[in-house]
Amino acid sequence: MKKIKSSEITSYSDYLSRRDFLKTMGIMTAGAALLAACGTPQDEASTVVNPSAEDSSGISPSASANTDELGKPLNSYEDITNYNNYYEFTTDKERVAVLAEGYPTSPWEVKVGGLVNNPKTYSLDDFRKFEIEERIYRLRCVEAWSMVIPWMGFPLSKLLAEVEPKAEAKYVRFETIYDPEGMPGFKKNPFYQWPYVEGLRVDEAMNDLAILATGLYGKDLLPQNGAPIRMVIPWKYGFKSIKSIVKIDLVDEMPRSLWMAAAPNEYGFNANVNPNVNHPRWSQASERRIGEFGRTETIMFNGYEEEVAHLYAGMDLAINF
Ligand SMILES: Nc1nc2c(c(=O)[nH]1)N[C@H]1C(S)=C(S)[C@@H](COP(=O)(O)O)O[C@H]1N2
Ligand SMILES: [Mo]
Repeated sequence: MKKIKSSEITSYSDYLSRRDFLKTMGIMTAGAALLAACGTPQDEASTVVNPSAEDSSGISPSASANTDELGKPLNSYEDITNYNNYYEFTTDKERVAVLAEGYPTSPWEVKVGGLVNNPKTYSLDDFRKFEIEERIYRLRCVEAWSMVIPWMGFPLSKLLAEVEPKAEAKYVRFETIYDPEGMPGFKKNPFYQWPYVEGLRVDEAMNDLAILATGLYGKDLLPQNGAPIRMVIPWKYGFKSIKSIVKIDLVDEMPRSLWMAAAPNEYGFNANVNPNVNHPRWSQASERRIGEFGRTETIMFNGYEEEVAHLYAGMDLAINF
C-alpha cells in the first residue's frame, strides 16, 4: 500500500482550523471541500462541491500518486463520488450521490464505549488530533466491481489506543447513523435490520491497514462516501467498510452485522477478498475495475496478503463466511 504522512500533504487539522475560521467569517458554503493535497488551502470560500457534474469548484482533486503500489491507476474523483453503495439512501449506485447531496454531516458525534477503560464521545474537533495520512487502497465490492481510491484517514488502532480496550474485548462493533427521516432508503428497504452494523475482531481492528477515513483525493468526504467518518478495510469486501459511523463499541461476542442478518451464507463476518471462494450466486475470481474495459483478476486478500494473512493462520480460508 502507499502511505503518506500528513506532513507531506495538508494536515486535517490545518484544514479543520481553516474551516472554523471561514465559519466564523460566515463565508463558508455548505458542503465546501477544503483540503488541498499540495499544502496550500485553496479558495474554498466561493466553492460548493458538485458531486454530479465536473468539479465546478475549480479545485482539482489531488493525490500524491497516479497509481497504487501495484501500478493500477487511481479511479477518478467523479467515479468515486458518483458510483456508490449506500443503502440508507438508495440501492441504485448511480443515484446515491444525487440523494445524498447536502446531507448534514456536521456537527457529528461518534460514541466510543463498551469494554474499554476510557469511553469517549468524539466530535469532529476531537478528530483534529489524529495525524491524517493518505492511503491509496483498492476497494473490492462483493458484487465484483472495484476501484482504486486515495483515502485520507488514520489507523483505527490509534483511536482504540485512546479508549483502551479491556482484556475481555474480543470484537469491535460499528454502527451507522439511523435516520429514516433524512435518508430515503430506510423506508424503501424496510426489510433490512437497520441500523447498518459491521464488526471486526480486535486483532483485525488493530492491523495498520484498517483506517477511519475522513477524506479522499485530499478533500473532505462527501456524504455518499460516508462523511464525516467511515471505516476502510481494504483486504475485506467493501460492505465491511461501514460508512457515517456514530457508534463504536468493544464487545465480547461477534457482532451480528446487517448483512449477516440478511444473508449469513452470502455476506458473513469474515468476508476476506478471496478469488477462490465464490459467492453462492457469482464467481469472485475476477472483477470489473470501474472506468476500465474488460475484467481483471481478483487477488487474495485484495493484494494485502503480506500484511494480513497472519491474522487467519490456521483458519480454513475455503469457508469465508
Ligand atoms: N452504512 C453503510 N455503509 C456501507 C454501505 C451501506 O450501504 N451503508 N455499503 C457498503 C458497500 S457494499 C460498499 S462496496 C462500500 C462502498 O463505498 P463507496 O461508495 O465509498 O465506494 O461501502 C460500504 N459501506
Ligand atoms: Mo459492496
